[in-house]
Amino acid sequence: MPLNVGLVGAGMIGADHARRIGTAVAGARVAAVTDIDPDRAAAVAASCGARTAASDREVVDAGDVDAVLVASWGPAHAESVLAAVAARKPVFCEKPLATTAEDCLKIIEAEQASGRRLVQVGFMRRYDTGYRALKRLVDGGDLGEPLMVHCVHRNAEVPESYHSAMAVQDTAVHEIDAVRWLLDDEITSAQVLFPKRTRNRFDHLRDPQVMLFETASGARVDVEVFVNCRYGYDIRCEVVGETGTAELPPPAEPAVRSAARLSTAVVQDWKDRFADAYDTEIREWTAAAAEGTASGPSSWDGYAAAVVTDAAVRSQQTGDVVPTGIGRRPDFYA
Ligand code: NAI
Ligand code: NAD
Ligand code: ISE
Repeated sequence: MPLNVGLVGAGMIGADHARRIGTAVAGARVAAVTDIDPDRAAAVAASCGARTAASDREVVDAGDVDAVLVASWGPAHAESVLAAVAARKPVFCEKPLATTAEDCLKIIEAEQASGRRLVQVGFMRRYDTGYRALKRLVDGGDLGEPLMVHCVHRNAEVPESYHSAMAVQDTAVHEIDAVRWLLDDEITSAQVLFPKRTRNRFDHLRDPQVMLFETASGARVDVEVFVNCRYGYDIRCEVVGETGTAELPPPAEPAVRSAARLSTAVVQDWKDRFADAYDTEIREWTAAAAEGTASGPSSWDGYAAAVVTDAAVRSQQTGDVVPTGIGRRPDFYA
């Protein structure tokens, strides 16, 4: 019997995950799809042979839905995830787990009360082969003690609806999770600085931004977010240790020699850059969900990211170094 997945949110990434479950994941199928926009739900349901449902509640409560995939927009996540946990169904939630740390705590409490892990958060970089190779080097001690991490997150462009806080909440949140995971260390403070603005953006947006983080062990992390860089999707990460450094490998693209130039294409889209990572992430989620549980990035990771993004958004308003106030990780998530 395949695992029957209920999809909540049939936008860009919801549609992509539905396609993935149908084509790249063995032992799972999409059974039901809902979206506040019924036309989107109908289009995605038709593309994967599923039925539509009227609401997230209907998806969660359906007798033929074994596990729930939440890909609606961020502010809607907490309600759908809490409903799935209350129904004791495994749930994959796209980042962010919730848009406030308070809502993340509610999910942590409900999950702990259920007695087992049910929630996986969509921090897909942990499934990327380049990031995994970097983590093996850090864990193996090949670089000595990590002292600094330099990160770059550039998008070619963003729509008008993208605002300054999203540079932290939607974009740098991936680096925030990746660095916590790479260093096995919590982020204790955040600061955001604004360089000169690019003219290639809508008036309301501060772009680019520079974010500075400190970890509990004293490592320093800098993240450049530049979401209208024009030339493509560019993700970089360099770990500097006491005895060596290591950089995330660039995506494998052919080196082209033509017209007196040696060149390589720059990937344009996050969907292509992390395609393999999304496939692995969803395969591992469905495998754990078939056992009635969850693995990978947890509610605690979703909460830890939220306290850091809250601090960074406060710093955007003042320029101050803002403590994150992260507490101790419950043993449940060890
Ligand atoms: P989108 O705007 O294309 O899709 C969101 C969909 O959710 C829309 O179809 C909307 O109608 C629907 N929706 C909103 N509220 C809803 C509700 N209450 N009930 C049901 N449906 C609802 O957005 P996109 O780009 O697909 O992003 C969705 C989520 O995925 C976001 O949380 C985003 O941060 C995350 N994401 C993650 C990526 C990653 O690399 N892991 C990449 C892109 C998005
Ligand atoms: P999107 O706007 O294309 O899609 C969101 C969809 O959710 C829309 O169709 C919307 O109608 C629907 N929706 C909103 N609220 C809903 C609700 N309460 N119930 C049901 N449907 C609802 O957005 P997207 O780009 O697909 O992003 C969706 C989520 O995925 C976001 O949380 C985003 O941060 C995340 N995301 C993650 C990555 C990644 O790299 N991991 C990439 C893109 C998006
Ligand atoms: C988007 O939501 C993602 O998650 C992408 O991975 C990221 O690169 C982009 O900046 C976000 O808007």
